[in-house]
Amino acid sequence: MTGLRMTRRDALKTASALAVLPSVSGLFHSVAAQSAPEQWTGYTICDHCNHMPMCGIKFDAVGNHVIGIHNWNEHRQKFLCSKGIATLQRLYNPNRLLYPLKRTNPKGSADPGWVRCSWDEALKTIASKLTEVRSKYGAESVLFFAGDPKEPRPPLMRLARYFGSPCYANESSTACNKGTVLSAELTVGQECNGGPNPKAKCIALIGTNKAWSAPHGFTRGIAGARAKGSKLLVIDPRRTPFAQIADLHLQLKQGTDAALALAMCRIIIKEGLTDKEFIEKWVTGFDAFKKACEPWTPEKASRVTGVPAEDIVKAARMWADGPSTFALSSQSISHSCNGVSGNRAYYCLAAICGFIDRPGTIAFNNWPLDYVRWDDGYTKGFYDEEWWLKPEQKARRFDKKFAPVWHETQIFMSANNLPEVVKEGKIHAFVGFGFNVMIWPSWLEYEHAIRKLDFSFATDYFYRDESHHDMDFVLPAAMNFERYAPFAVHGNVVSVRKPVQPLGEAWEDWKIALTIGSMIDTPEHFFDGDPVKACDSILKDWGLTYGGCQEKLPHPVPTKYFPKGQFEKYAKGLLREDGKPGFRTPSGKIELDSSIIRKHFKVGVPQFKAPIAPTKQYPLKLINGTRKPYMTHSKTREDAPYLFELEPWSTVDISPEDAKARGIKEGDFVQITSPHSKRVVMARACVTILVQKGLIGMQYGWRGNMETQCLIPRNHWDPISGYGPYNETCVQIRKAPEGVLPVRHEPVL
Ligand SMILES: Nc1nc2c(c(=O)[nH]1)N[C@H]1C(S)=C(S)[C@@H](COP(=O)(O)OP(=O)(O)OC[C@H]3O[C@@H](n4cnc5c(=O)[nH]c(N)nc54)[C@H](O)[C@@H]3O)O[C@H]1N2
Ligand SMILES: Nc1nc2c(c(=O)[nH]1)N[C@H]1C(S)=C(S)[C@@H](COP(=O)(O)OP(=O)(O)OC[C@H]3O[C@@H](n4cnc5c(=O)[nH]c(N)nc54)[C@H](O)[C@@H]3O)O[C@H]1N2
Ligand SMILES: [Mo]
Repeated sequence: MTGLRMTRRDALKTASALAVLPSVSGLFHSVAAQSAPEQWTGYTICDHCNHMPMCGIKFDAVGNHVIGIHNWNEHRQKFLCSKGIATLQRLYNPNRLLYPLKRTNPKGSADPGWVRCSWDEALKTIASKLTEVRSKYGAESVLFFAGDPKEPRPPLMRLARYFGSPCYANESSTACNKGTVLSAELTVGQECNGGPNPKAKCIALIGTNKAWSAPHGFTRGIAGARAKGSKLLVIDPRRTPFAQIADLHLQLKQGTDAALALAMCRIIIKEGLTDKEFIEKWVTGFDAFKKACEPWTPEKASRVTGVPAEDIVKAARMWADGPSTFALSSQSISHSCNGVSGNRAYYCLAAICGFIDRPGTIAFNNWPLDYVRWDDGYTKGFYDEEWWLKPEQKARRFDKKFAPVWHETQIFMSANNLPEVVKEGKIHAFVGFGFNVMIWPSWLEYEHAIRKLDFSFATDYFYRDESHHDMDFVLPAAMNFERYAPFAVHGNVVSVRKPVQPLGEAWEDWKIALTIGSMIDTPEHFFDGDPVKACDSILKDWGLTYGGCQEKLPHPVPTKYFPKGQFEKYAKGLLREDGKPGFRTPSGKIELDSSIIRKHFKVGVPQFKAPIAPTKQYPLKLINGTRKPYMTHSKTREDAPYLFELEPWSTVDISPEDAKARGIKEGDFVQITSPHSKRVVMARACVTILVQKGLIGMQYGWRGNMETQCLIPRNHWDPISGYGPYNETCVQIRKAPEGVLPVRHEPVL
């Protein structure tokens, strides 16, 4: 698909599809035709999945009205998927939040009594309430939180910094890819991963289904690498699209990665396939690691993982005959109670073969030392890294007891114990930019915690009852077509936007955060509230300006800030801040036996811990979170009816055997229960060999009685990352009685 045009008929269709939703009458935009004579071309960046790929969108506008969208062909990520195309419907969704909302009834009321208020009133109240809470309980009693949206994060982190609160958390510190990044940091010193690489003899896809979660570039890349002779190894409990074309698919049981990887390492060590010179020079803890592998014979690993022993041997040899690389899951292995150990075992697999930062292996980014990923703030200077790392700031955070390794190593706080710390009186206010409370397992406990706070507000595109019900204010965020910040970075090129004006009174998140910052601190720290000035403060060190880049549109602009790519950076002193050769670990070497984990948990080598076992009453393992190509988390349902049409109900993947045993047929409505909740979750059965017997797969993010997080317990956290066991729950499933249908929305109270 190359583009989408929205006609008046489509808009009316959208409006009628949305009529069933609860709405706050009079507060939302109505689809009114705006006429303007001039047609022009605009450029923006897609924000409809998790904000990370930053795909380019070229659009046609008449006056201030976007009328069509296309692939932006000059952009590094030019292909739009179904979600990208649906952004136009989302932009003109009649349920969009377009004005600031203020509550008029006490928290806990069934009806919050939302009324429209002015920006002036909202911002003045927010600034005064936040400073009041700060003077009463200290700045750290305000938790700043960004959900999945990455784009608002740099100024939000700056806001927390100058407000004086080290309590800044986000989706990455809750559940997403920082669990894998942490595993890499503890082992090889910093983020390190791979992907489709034609120089690799073997490409392993481990716990990731990128054919659906990163459709265009990745899939093309795999096809290209295979055409050049790379072998494909897939390690996944499900028979994903890539597993179907793989040279070898290890269909392990959920949560058994540590056993599988340790067994592969044992074979490689026994068969003398390691890179001895590399280990000698760059690796520490090899003897302890070898001992940890020793019990993991292929037969024992086979009993634990369910993978045939001969396949484990075959995979180990295929991997060792490198150079080999892997695309290690951003989050799925982290969603078990032994996640970091599982991830680390794969990093050890790469390390003992020397498959690190060489052509055809997993590699470190080629970034200047002061660059951090753009969603973490672009540069250490922009969010003032020194301040966050000070022991006195770390000491004010409340995740030390809950996740000590995380606390020691990470700048973002873990907020997974929010209900407990609110109960202990440590947090009194909450600031949520793009906040979805259903991110958490058993999220009602978090909702109740937020209800108890002295003050809270959120910014969002839509009013979301489950997340916003007990907030004091909800502020309308401008969408991707309507904002300047942030700019995109791909490799060494920068692309900026040419947007339309926001609808109604929406403001872009950067403007909201920077304006609040200007009110509670010196305006100079916050660029007088101006997102473009804030971007320029970063771009000036890269030899660019926002306006200068706009003049070059549609071409992205190269910057000399990013150095030319190099391999074996560890040997050249390019990784460590002190300029010495080696890795960014405490020892300067790759730590198979992690000194930081050992300090807190006594044992520093990756260990196997048995996943939660099914019982007679709850015999099926639920992988709760598998991505679908046309869904993103809790979004892309009512937000964009075009996507809703593709899948109007939550689905559950179930194997033909398990379905037959329960009399379940394709398309039946079914009920799912877990020992952790009285709630009965509904979905539509999809009978498929995508899942093996004993496993079911579902998405999270549906509302009403299709919401699955209630099935997941708030215990069994991975002690190293503090992440929740989203993939660890055991459930029962049965056919729903005739006439019992799923409900799309339920009141929060
Ligand atoms: N069971 C289970 N739970 C999981 C996972 C799983 O696999 N299984 N995965 C975890 C992972 S990896 C992730 S990333 C999280 C998802 O993280 P969530 O934060 O739950 O993500 P969304 O559902 O996308 O919610 C984002 C909210 O932000 C709003 N929003 C979107 N863009 C913007 C913006 O630019 N500005 C503002 N102000 N608002 C915006 C949206 O309207 C929506 O209300 O869930 C985690 N939880
Ligand atoms: N369309 C779409 N794209 C998205 C998103 C979306 O919601 N929709 N979300 C975005 C975000 S925030 C993220 S984090 C990424 C996630 O991207 P992916 O990681 O590709 O997402 P999943 O579909 O969860 O795929 C994870 C795979 O891990 C497997 N798995 C589960 N448990 C285990 C285990 O214990 N061991 C192993 N080896 N494998 C396991 C599952 O079977 C599944 O096939 O996708 C991003 N892209
Ligand atoms: Mo994620």
